[in-house]
Amino acid sequence: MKRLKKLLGCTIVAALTGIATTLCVPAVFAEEAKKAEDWNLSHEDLEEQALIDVTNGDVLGVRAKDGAWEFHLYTTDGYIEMTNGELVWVFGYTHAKDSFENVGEIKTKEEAERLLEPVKVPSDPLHLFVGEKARIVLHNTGMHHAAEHSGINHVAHTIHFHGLDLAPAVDGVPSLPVDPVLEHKSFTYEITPQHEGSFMGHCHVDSFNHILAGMYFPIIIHQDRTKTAYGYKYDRDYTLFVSELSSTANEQLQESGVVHGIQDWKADYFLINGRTYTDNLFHPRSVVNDPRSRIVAYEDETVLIRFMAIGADHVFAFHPHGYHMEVIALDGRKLKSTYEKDTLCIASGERTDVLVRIPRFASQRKCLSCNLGAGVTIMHDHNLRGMVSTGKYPMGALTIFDVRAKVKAAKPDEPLVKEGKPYNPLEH
Ligand SMILES: [Cu+2]
Repeated sequence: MKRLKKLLGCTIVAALTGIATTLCVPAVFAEEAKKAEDWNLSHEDLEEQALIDVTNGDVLGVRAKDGAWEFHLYTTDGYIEMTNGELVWVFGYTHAKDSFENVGEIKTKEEAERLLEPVKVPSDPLHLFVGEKARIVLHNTGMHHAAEHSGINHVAHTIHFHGLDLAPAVDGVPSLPVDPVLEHKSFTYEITPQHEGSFMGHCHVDSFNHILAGMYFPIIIHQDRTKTAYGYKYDRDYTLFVSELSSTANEQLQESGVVHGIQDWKADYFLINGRTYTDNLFHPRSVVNDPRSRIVAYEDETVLIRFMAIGADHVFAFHPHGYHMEVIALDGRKLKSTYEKDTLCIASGERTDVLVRIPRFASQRKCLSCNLGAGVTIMHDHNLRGMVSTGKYPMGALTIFDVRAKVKAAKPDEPLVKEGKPYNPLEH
């Protein structure tokens, strides 16, 4: 009976059993309220787990009292390390350590170092949800590593939400109609996403210099808390943000604020998620040792890859060895019919979402061109310019599929262990 009451509710059960509703209400109400409390608790836990699942454990926005997602992005500068040991000065967006919380206005290098994550290129993704309001607060902290008299000091920034079809007031084109965010000022962009999909944010002030210096990041809009994209189910997802970087141009911005001979701007780094591949397979800054960029999957799984690109003129042409990719969406819109590609061109500003179905035998096969080990196949830029950074090949936009057999105890992101020792399939 208790179970039946839970299923049908007090009133109906009372009517069915002939017991006066007024007699049973208070006690059952209390019991139901207690149960509702338990349900709420576990619902919250479930919701939290679902969020972690769909965002891969990325840093989430902060839930404000009104339910809106809040993100505090801080613009700053710093250095990123490349696989050849070069430290390249960049500027971009970052956030508080381990969160998107508000840590107030930041004015000094000391405050930036103490309170903020070091700048990354691209910066961390924003995960948003259809129909759920988001407030993105942009704080301009100024430059902390540029030369004292460089023209890059004190510049303004914005966020342009590329692909989100917003009203100009919140779309980050400077002074059309909202002024850009000056040094030590902030501005709040309030948006409610209407469409799920893959998008990007970038600065729109002095776009050539600010974007190419590092001011960009992925925006991923989820339909709900399930592992689906455009209605397609997937098991694992990766966002590969590919870009060009010129350390020479950045150095000139840092020193003087002007890129000399901008028409001759030339990338010397071709990046996947801010990293290059290099022939030292164990280099910690290599694409293949970045959990966001090394495509780990298990047999029979479906992997969603969100490609996004930004650059001056290079068109990336991604070619996975051993797989075809099913293109399901372009520029954040579901295709009416999908198509398959084994070489996928992607130019600056574009986003292409693909599904890769991992066949049962994939953990056994070796890529004969790279011979890196069972289950490992490469995916590289087939516009081979993108495989050469600072004059070195193969140093550029290359990652790997690292496919493993399904075993009982397999935990997707744990390091592989063989005979009690950590095991890297690339070693074999
Ligand atoms: Cu800017």
